[in-house]
Amino acid sequence: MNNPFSLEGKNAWITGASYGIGFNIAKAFVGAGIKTIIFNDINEAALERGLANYKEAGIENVKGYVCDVTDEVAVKALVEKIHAEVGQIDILVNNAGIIKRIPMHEMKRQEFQQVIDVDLVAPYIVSAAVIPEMMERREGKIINICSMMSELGRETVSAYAAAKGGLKMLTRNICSEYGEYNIQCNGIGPGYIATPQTAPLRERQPDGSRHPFDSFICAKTPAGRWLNPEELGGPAVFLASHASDAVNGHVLYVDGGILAYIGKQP
Ligand code: NAP
Ligand code: GCO
Repeated sequence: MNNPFSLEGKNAWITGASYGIGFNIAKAFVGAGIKTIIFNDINEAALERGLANYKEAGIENVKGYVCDVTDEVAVKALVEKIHAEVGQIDILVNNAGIIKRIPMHEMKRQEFQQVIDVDLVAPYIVSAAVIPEMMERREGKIINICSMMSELGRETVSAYAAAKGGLKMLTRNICSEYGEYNIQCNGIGPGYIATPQTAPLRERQPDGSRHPFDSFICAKTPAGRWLNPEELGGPAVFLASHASDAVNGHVLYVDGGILAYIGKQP
């Protein structure tokens, strides 16, 4: 009986996976038997740091490339290079992302556009470059890393919420347009995860007290804590494996229950 959660023999490209959520999804894929992890980062120095992280984790079946996911020409060239050097891309995880926490009325258009470019346009660019080969093979898995902000808004994250809300609908549209090619496109909506991206929200105050946002999020999460990036690995393996062949266009919220909870009474 084959294990439907196995990723044996598969190649996975996880964008921006030098560290953080992408890196931990890569570790989970390795645990599920992945053949090759492919990742990219924005410059040589960042790539070297990423490769060092994989080496420290004892992961050797990894290929890293320099590529800015917003650069369509570079992405298309990288896809060709991956096909030549590694082989087919069975699983694509659109993980690379940025956030800028600025009140909307104070945000510069260029700042808004930069978030949209990385968090929404880039998943389109990368998916459009990868899908033709998946169509030929009539098989593929695409996982878009969405967010609580695919469903909810909050102060200072207008561009990010617009991008992640759009990414939820891009996920549904890729499902709709390519399901007939046996390509499943789903999203993962992480809750509040302790990574460098959220570090500013967890910093101790000058007086040593907890950051107000740290306390706020713990009150909004039923488990009363920030989630760990490792906790996204299992859901990602599920959506990358044949165990989810009948799941398409879905955003799996890995949020510890935030979306279900009104929040702890002060
Ligand atoms: P992170 O720690 O900031 O890591 C983001 C990664 O994306 C970094 O490796 C970064 O590389 C890379 N990246 C950014 N822009 C890029 C570009 N233009 N081209 C290539 N790589 C690029 O973020 P994270 O917390 O792991 O988040 C990963 C994903 O999960 C993001 O899409 C984020 O929006 C989403 N998410 C995070 C949380 C959370 O609570 N942490 C919750 C929900 C969703 P550099 O370091 O070189 O810039
Ligand atoms: C923020 C956080 C969130 C998380 C994540 C929540 O400033 O509110 O950065 O946006 O990154 O997206 O799911």
